[in-house]
Amino acid sequence: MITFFNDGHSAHAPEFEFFRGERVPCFETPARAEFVKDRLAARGHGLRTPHIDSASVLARVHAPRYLRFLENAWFDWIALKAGNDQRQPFPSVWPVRSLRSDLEPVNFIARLGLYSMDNGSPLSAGTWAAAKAGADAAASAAAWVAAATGGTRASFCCSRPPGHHAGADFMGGYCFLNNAAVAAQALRDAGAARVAILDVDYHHGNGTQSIFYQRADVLFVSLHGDPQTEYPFFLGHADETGADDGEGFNLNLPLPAGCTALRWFEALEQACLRIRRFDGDALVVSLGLDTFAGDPISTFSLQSGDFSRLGERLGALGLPTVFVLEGGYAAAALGANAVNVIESFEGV
Ligand code: OKP
Ligand code: ZN
Repeated sequence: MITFFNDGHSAHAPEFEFFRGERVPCFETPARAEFVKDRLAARGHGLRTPHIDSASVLARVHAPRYLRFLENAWFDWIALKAGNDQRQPFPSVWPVRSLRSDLEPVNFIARLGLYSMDNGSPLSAGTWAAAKAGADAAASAAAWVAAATGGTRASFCCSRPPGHHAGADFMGGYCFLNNAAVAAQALRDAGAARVAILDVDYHHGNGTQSIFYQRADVLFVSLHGDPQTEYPFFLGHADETGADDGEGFNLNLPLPAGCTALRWFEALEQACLRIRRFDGDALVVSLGLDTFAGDPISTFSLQSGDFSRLGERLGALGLPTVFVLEGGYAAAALGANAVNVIESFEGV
């Protein structure tokens, strides 16, 4: 399978985040993408450099004022105070409920709060560059699949930071630009009338869901840890089925924390049945691998061999498919787990 690798990923390298009352090293590290790259190379899979500028499709999935903010955020931060280039900004106030989010404040930390869902998405000097290059990789992976003449093609967007928590106008959960949404919208723009998105990351893809919630042309299906106990907590429940034209085109399959691989594969089967019934022209897989038993921030128990089973099941859908890397924080196992999915998808 052709991999579009975001070579610019390492420009995003914040040092720490807050976790359970402590300041800890970031879980979402540059090493993650390098482990996947090394495993792809070891297994003889070629890497391609992304060749598409995602600017126009980004403008279709994200709000202009959010894109402007993100592109300038580091510059604005370091302009505030000498030494800020050695510090990470974090939001401290958010426009919840009765507060206004239509106005953009002047204050930088206030703007950071306006455009964030949590304080868990640290910025660094190269965040915009890395995230934009990742969106370019997603658009390139979609273009490759869309250009297929005979048979079904698949591609892998191997990039970080991940994207599925990023909404139209906010960052969150280590995510800044929604790569899966970019891939789905790019497939639509290239002529696919209907696109299904399957999100298998441990965490609910709240950003992707919300971007397509009112649309019937993009189906969103997700299996994930129950938001009653798991991040992102405020979206991902089973009763979220879509709205307006999109009613019936959103399917959440929340699973109890700590559930077995058997239960997970039962939910995958339900997801696949819904995708088959949707009968779309293409599939985007938000490939989070934090369902792995060894993941440090998640509670499911898939083994490396289970990722081969996942790939095989997705291959049986017979759809042109774009895989987009999302989470997975057992970094040393990430390469083998990701490559197991994509190889099994192709019947290797
Ligand atoms: C991103 B992805 C808060 C720690 C928890 C949320 C997890 C984000 C997961 N500082 N962070 O879906 O793998
Ligand atoms: Zn995740």
